[in-house]
Amino acid sequence: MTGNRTFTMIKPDAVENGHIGAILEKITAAGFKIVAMKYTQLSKRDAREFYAVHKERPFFGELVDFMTRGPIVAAILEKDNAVDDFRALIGATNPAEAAEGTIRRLYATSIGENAVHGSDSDENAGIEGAFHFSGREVF
Ligand code: FUP
Repeated sequence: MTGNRTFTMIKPDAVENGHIGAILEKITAAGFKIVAMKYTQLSKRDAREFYAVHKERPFFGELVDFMTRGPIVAAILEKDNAVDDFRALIGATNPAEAAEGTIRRLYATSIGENAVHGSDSDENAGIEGAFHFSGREVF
């Protein structure tokens, strides 16, 4: 069974470049309902915890610096088959490999600064959503 919620962040590069509105438009036009959303900034500790799965990777330090250098938009999205449909909407991790019309192809600049996050499983969607949002209204 597939779940109907996923978690996203509009990352610091896309916020800096003025793409919040365009990205939210793509998300809602694709049929996702915004269940919760906030404009916030990650601390180093938040970013290290959020990306703990990558802590042994060579890019971890850069990833933490990037994700904390400015504000982000964090949101929980709802749609049938949310995780897979959202991964399709954002495109490949590397924007050079992302399909035409995807959010990363349109707005990302590099593999490290790739505009948006999308959960990769229902389990992670729940974990990541709970990391950013507490409260009975969300889960
Ligand atoms: P994705 O699920 O598409 O966000 O990609 P990953 O979970 O593999 O990577 C998470 C983040 O780590 C990426 F968004 C950017 C960063 N990353 C790099 O900077 N370099 C890499 O080679 C791979 C990932």
